[in-house]
Amino acid sequence: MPESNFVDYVKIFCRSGKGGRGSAHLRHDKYIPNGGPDGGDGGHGGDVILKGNRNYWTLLHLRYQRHALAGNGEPGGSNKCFGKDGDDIIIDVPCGTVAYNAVTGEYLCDVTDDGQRVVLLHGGRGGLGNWHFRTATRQAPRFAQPGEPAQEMMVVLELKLLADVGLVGFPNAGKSTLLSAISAAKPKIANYPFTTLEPNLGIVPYRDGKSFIMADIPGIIEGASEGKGLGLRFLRHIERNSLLLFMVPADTGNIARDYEVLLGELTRFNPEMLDKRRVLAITKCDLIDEELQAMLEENIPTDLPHVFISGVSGYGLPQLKDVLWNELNNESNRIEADYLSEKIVHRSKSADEIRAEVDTMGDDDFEYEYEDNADDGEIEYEDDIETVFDK
Ligand SMILES: Nc1nc2c(ncn2[C@@H]2O[C@H](COP(=O)(O)OP(=O)(O)OP(=O)(O)O)[C@@H](O)[C@H]2O)c(=O)[nH]1
Ligand SMILES: [Mg+2]
Repeated sequence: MPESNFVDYVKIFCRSGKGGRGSAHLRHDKYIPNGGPDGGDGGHGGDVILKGNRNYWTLLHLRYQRHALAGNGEPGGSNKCFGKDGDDIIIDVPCGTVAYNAVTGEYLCDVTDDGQRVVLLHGGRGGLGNWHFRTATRQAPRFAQPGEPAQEMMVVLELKLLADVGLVGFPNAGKSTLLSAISAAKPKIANYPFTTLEPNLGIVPYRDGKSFIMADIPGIIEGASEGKGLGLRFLRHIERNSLLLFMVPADTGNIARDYEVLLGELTRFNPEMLDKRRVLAITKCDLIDEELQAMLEENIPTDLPHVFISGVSGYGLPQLKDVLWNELNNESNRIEADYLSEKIVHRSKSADEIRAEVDTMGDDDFEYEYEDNADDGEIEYEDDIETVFDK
């Protein structure tokens, strides 16, 4: 993939903080020789937290910052002092980010709302100090609990954009032209396939100050599910949309067949894509006359609403917006859309799948620090412990 600012896939190394150990201190002050245990508890290790932030649109800021390391809890002290808790690390991500375990492919969480916080890895609990272990028969416990170890994980963050309408079509179908015609977005438009290499979002104004969001993604071609063209990688950006707008140019030989091919590729990507509402737009209608349009009309799939449009002349665009708005807000669809958005299931990936994915993203070339925290499990005594209670 060429370097670009649209980063929708990163792999980062996360580690929570380990818990601080409890103190095994025994008190001995002037005139209080056998003061007894007074070791405090260790601090809690910091958590690794994902937080939705609507000011971010991509994962670019994480591309060069690949380690998310939370602070360790500090050990407890004498005089029942608690250790300081480790600092949490908060990873800001754009709304719509999904996290997977990069080794097993297991689905971890989905961050969709601004300000939503998900704890990815919990910090270790701090150990209890010896103060907790005093009993009538064991008045000088020379041990304390160690802190819990840290957790670490390689995490893949994937962005699945949040939009209302997703555009689906072959390259050169006029997707970007439509987006530029009905929104303020300025995607690149040219007369060659794969002009669009990364998704564009546009806000489409509708009547009375209402609006909806449209996502233009790179074109897909027959065989995309086998990796042809840009593959199906970008389809995940329309996975969440409740409405798909299929776009087929009027000058193609067979509109129904093109639609079937597009639908087939979507199904191979994720069968649940078929549950979404669909609208068909026949584009570039400025190239055909009314007679031809009437002829084409006979051969159009009947299972979904269709509109004849032209992004260049503006023909049919108000009608298209009406149809899209109705489909988005129609009472029965609304319920269905809510149900769908709740139902969106992010399936875990298999270990092979995620490995292949990480390899193709060419994103695996960073070293990560590894710090063994096993040694912290041993019980440690305070230095001055021998001098006390030595009868
Ligand atoms: N005559 C006419 N030409 C159009 C219309 N819409 C798009 N085109 C032309 O078709 C070509 C491709 O348009 P794009 O909008 O870049 O197509 P796209 O679907 O975004 O293509 P990719 O980004 O490559 O997938 C451009 O040369 C446009 O000028 C239309 O309504 N009428
Ligand atoms: Mg385009």
